[in-house]
Amino acid sequence: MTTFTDLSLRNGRTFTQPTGLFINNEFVAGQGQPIESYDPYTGKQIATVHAASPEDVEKAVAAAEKAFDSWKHESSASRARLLHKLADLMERDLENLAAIEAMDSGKAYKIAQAVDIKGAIDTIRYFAGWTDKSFGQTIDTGPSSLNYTRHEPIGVVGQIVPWNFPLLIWAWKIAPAIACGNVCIIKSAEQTPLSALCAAALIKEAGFPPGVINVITGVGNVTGAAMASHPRIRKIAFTGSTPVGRSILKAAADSNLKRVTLELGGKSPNIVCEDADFEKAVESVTMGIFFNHGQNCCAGSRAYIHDGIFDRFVAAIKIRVSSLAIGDPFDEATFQGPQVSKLQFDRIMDLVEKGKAHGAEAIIGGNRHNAGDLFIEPTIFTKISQDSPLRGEIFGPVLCLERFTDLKDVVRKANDTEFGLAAGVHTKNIDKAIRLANEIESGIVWVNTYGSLPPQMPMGKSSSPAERKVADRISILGGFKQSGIGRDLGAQAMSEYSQIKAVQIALAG
Ligand code: TXE
Repeated sequence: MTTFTDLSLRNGRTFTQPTGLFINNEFVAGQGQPIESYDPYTGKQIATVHAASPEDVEKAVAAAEKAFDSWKHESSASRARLLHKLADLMERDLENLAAIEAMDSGKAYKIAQAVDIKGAIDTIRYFAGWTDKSFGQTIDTGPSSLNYTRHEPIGVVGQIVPWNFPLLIWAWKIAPAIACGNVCIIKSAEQTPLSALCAAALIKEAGFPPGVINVITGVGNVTGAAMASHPRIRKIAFTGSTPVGRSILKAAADSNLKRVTLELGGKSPNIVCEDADFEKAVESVTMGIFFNHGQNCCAGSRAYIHDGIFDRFVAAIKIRVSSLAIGDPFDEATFQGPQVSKLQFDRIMDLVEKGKAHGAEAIIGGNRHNAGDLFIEPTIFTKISQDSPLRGEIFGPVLCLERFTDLKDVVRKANDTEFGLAAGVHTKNIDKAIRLANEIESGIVWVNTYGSLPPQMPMGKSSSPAERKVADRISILGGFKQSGIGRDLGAQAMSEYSQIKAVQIALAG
């Protein structure tokens, strides 16, 4: 099996796609069971990709360890320059990367450009700016000593990313790790391995030394599990499901007590008060759940609407949702494409059917969509019973809509979950907004918006207002309760990828 293949992209370009494992700056064959990558819209195979066996993971670790010996002494200016160069090359290849992403995942091509790839580029540039700004402190304990702290890299870092924002989350992981001086082994999801391999070719072109960033593919319970239990990987950063997050934590404990950061699931509440800007709130609730076909860890999948405006809100959101353009990801107008895979489609439809059987009422949608095999109608349910399967994470275009009467009532409802990733609050009353933001148990609360996340705070912005409209919908980050441990992006990410050393020097005299 070769390690490159020529592809005809659906944007009309041709492209040489790497398909090997990227270890030591070379694309090499893997010993794992090869992975077939499919376009969920056409149903056609795009490429066959090498997968890493545990032995290949070992090779990647050895390459990274060797690279770390000199990389840890690389200047911060040099790390910044390389990250900027990588971002430049991604900008040059933006259309190829976006087309690969849209074909591999089913997301709309224009959204892949404006959100995923531009967001990835912005993230890499943002962290390039951090390389020389993460430093220690001096701590005064009196005249007899000089005490200071240093921020040092952790070493070999393993990173496991999902399929919903393949290259964007890839950038969220590698950029802060590299900015801090670590070396990485990053595994993409088996459903969407292609864009990360394209970016790997750019890592070499940018001039990163061999072994500093290794990009591998492979199935979770083989390649991912080998990473989680590897005795010389010093940290794992994971984005994915809660059960797998739990297994990674266990593997870390049972192997070498590696550090673990986890970005897991959510069932995020989006609250619309009676005094909210009505039109904006309708838009925000719609985009909060239906962006990226509901495949979004921060999806606002529970909307709580004040009793006084509930009926009007239902009427308005039905009109807005019926206007969403659903179809071929490469059509200019498309907002929603197919779900990423048959497995995810089946999981979602199973929950939809079970939800109906438990008495939920679909005010719109509730069925598969006739645009193709893996399409689901944007769906809004009301009358969701306490024991309904719809109360768990669905990870599809399905919104649960409920009424509330007062703030106490809505805070109780919003917090009645083991998740705590994100939340939205819509009100013109500043006291109410702050009170709700304080009371809700989640890693982020958006007020009068939903899903915006620039890398500074955690998110990704693009330049023109039209693009920003789309880019501002991105969601992410870390959670309270079982939504995760640690944070991606922002200054916090620099802390997650460095360790602090305290130095004390006794002073004579
Ligand atoms: O996730 P998995 P799946 C949620 C969402 C979705 C559900 C299942 O609810 O419906 O998870 O999706 C790797 N050791 N999210 O099955 O299995 C895997 O190869 C180490 C939320 O795709 O968690 C992939 O790279 N790694 C989420 C990554 O984990 C393992 C995004 C995610 O796969 C592994 C995706 C193992 N034992 C799904 N098993 C979010 N937070 O955004 C799998 N993997």
